[in-house]
Amino acid sequence: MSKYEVRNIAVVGQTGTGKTSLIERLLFESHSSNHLGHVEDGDTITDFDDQSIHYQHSVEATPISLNWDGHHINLIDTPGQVELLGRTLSVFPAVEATALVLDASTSINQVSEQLFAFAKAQKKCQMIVINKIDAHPERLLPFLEEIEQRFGAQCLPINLPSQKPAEVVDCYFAANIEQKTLFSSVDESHELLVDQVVEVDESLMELYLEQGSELSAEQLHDAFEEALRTGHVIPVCFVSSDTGAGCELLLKTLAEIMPMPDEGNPPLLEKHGKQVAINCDQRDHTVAHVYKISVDPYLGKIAYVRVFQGEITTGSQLYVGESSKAFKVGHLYNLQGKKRHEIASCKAGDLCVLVKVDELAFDSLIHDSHDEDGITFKTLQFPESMYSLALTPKKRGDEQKLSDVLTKILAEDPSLKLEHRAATNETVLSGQGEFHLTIALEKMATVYKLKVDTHQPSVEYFETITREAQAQYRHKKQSGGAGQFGEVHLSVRPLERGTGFSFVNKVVGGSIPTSLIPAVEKGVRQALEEGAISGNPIKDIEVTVLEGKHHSVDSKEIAFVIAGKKAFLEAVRAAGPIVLEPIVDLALEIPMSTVGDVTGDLSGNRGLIVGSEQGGFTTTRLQAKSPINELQDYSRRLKALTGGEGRFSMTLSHYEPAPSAVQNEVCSQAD
Ligand SMILES: Nc1nc2c(ncn2[C@@H]2O[C@H](COP(=O)(O)OP(=O)(O)OP(=O)(O)O)[C@@H](O)[C@H]2O)c(=O)[nH]1
Ligand SMILES: [Mg+2]
Repeated sequence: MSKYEVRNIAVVGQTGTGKTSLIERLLFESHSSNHLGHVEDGDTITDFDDQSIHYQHSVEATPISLNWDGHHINLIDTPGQVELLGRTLSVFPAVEATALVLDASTSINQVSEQLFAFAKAQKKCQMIVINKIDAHPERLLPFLEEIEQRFGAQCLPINLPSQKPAEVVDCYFAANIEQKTLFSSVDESHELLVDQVVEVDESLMELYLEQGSELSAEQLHDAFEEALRTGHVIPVCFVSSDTGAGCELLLKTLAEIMPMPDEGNPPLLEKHGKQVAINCDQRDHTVAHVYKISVDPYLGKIAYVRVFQGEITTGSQLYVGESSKAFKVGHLYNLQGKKRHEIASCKAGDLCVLVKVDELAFDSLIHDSHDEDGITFKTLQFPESMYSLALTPKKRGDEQKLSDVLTKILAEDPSLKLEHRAATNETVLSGQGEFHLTIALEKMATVYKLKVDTHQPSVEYFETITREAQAQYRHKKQSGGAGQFGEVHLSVRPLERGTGFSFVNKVVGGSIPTSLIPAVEKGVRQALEEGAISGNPIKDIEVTVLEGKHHSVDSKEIAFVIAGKKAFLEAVRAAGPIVLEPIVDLALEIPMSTVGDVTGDLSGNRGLIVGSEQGGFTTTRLQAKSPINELQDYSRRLKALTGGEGRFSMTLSHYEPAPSAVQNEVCSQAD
């Protein structure tokens, strides 16, 4: 198959707009499947995994392909649930184009807006599909107007709903001006679209004006591609996945309007920060990218791959990243939901999967020549985590298993984050919300047979001092054989917030031998980690070693480690120690109607609103500062305050002295 016949399109949009149902219908209409499944019946091709069936929402991004009129169209069904947005964004590198599916019977929410903005930022060619036209035909015109207001006047219908129920009228390919549409007209829509397209090509524009008549679809082809690449035109299609109306025209649009692999904007591949030119040619070196990993209990690791250049065939010897060790391709597959078809090769521009290759991870770059060493995909920015849980295995002794299973879970979902917080000795899993973590934990229990207990992670506090102080400590031990002797005098002083730690040696005349100063620092650093009053690390402090005493025989390293540590702890306790609590910058996007409730709730919990502005069409963006201590369950709280529509992200801003109630609580926990 030539590269020109391939299309790669991510089907995206807020939850419930009918992406899965639409793909099911397109597979059926194109005779790529002979059964029309339904989400409610749990028998669709793309929602085939247990969790998607159970929740009746796609929880995985799933590629399928269909053949239509000689074209090989790869579509990726994606989750529309707000908490699973990371799983959707992570497949963007695999496609040239996105189809944003909207539902005229519900309002457009932030997820669709975010997906639109993300596709634009990633330079994807975009189209919009208005689904469910069977449901509320009277809403279609105002909905189209809303789309133009929100996403721009370049969103132009390429077809229109007919006056006959369950039919859609072509306004572009073979436009018949006699046909009656529900609003506007074939003529007007055709003209608006062509006017917009020719704007990107001066000579075509001249021809259009001179000719004063129709330009054929062939004449418009190149300009259309350019207009898609630059976002100058975004075609809008009307369909009903329920009745099948408009599906044939949608297939035609996917095949004839949406870009071929080398017509989209070039992939964001870079080497040492510079964009790498890619030749979508199967005769060139192979360059491919892993856009998703899943772990199948039977097949093992499955790597979903987009080939950008060259070709992958069974038996290919390929490298991953900078590795010098090649792996050999055993089997290559094309997946169709849970069915897989073995293929012999996957050429530039196409998608495939590789199985049982341990070296592959999400975002791996695969190539067949060391000329391509060092190429990486421009890193995707996933949404900030909003919800975290500390995990412990239910069964004692399963700690290693927990770590192994989490590694697999994270490999499958790069929008989850895992960290071990040394200060609190907690394993913390973070994601986009409660549902995001619930499905991860469920998978751990069902697929990997590992049950865990969860709790809210502890807040990471620090200690610091408020004034200068001095202390000294003599460590002396003379029991039995060789003794230990070391004496350290030191001072501490507060440093500016965020400076960390500084160690100064002012010992003169060898009262502590230079070779033993590192031992003093080691002791100080131990105490720094353990804290003096609350069991939390100490920071923003300078320690100056002033002088000391040593003994020519008994002054070993251990003696100065102990003396350094004890002297430091005494000095800190004399220097007005306090507990610092983390303050975060909160960025919220919430429905305008909920601003009062959300700001009231934040202010009532020690939060401070620092800014607000219009967000999307119906949303407000707020900036606030708040102690993290007050946001332990914020994901749930915001959900309740905004009917599930509010989004937030938080980043650490700075540390501030905790109020005395918090100080006392934190110190008493350490006792
Ligand atoms: N009336 C009508 N209902 C539809 C149509 N397409 C889908 N639906 C219904 O809309 C609901 C959601 O459909 P899905 O296909 O699961 O939506 P989705 O966009 O994949 O949702 P997520 O996977 O959660 O992102 C289901 O109940 C479908 O039966 C349509 O054209 N008309
Ligand atoms: Mg779905």
